[in-house]
Amino acid sequence: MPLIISTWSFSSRGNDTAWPMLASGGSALDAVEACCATVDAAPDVDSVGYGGLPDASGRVSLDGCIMLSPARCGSACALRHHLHPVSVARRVMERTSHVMLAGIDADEFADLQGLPRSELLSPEAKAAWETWSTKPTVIDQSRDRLVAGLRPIDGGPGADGRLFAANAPRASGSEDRWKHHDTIGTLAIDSHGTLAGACSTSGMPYKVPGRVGDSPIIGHGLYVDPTAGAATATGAGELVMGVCGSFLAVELMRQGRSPIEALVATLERIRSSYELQPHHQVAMIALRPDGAWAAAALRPGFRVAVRDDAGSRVLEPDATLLPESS
Ligand code: SD4
Repeated sequence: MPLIISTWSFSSRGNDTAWPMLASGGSALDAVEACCATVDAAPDVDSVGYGGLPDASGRVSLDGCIMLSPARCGSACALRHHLHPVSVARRVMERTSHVMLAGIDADEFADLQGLPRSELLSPEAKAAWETWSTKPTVIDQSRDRLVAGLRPIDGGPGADGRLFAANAPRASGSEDRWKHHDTIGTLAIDSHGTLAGACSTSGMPYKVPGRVGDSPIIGHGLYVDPTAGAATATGAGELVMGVCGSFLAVELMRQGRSPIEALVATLERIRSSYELQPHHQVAMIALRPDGAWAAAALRPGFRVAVRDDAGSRVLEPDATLLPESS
């Protein structure tokens, strides 16, 4: 029965940290927190935790949340000094009567909880920002009000500021083109049948300072209801937020849809709600209380990392809605 699934291949290492806990009867809550913490700490993952790309001002901010049920959830966003937003979120859930803390006060709350401060900007991320900030065109993010992102139209570093470039060189069938902007969303079920989920991100690279995406918002980047299932999202948060993406997927499972049917219907809702640009991507994973799960994406390139009794693997999603260029 125990299982952990996480967005993107880099999350395999998080799953591998969490698996011994799940395999020895530990809780799904501890497992998802440990999974995210591993990825947060990895400097080579430039979209989560240390190594995450900064906002337009050159400062990193981190967002995250954790959830067991509607009555048991916590969130922390716009952290500038603490590496593990999910651990801050867990303390919000367990030690306050609130759900979400933001900004400088969330950092101070984390201090009071004894969580250590740390540097979030890696030398590589600083260098990437410096390159980006020398290109005057990227400062104007109004061209695409949905996404202020990274991937340049010409394939070079930071030239256009778009998250997914329509004309950039592509390694078809690979995950490669997504490597700068990916959130970890992780869902687990433990040997007692308890579901838990967590989500951790540095958000959109070079975002407008103060911008918060879907990832730390309950019902948007993550939703867990033990009576219906769990879902989490990665990609352009603004697209997920307008349809309450994770909540919608869980509600569809509550109504009897399978995990893949629920995800496809949610992504269809996104497709019909926005004028999608070629660089827009959203991917989601969903887990039902009986352990059935699925992964789906708007566009090719997404991967899901899975760990269960059968071992660790990275898989393509069960469904992809759109060809890359549409
Ligand atoms: C956000 N959803 O801040 C996150 C970013 C992300 O793949 O997942 N990128 O909008």
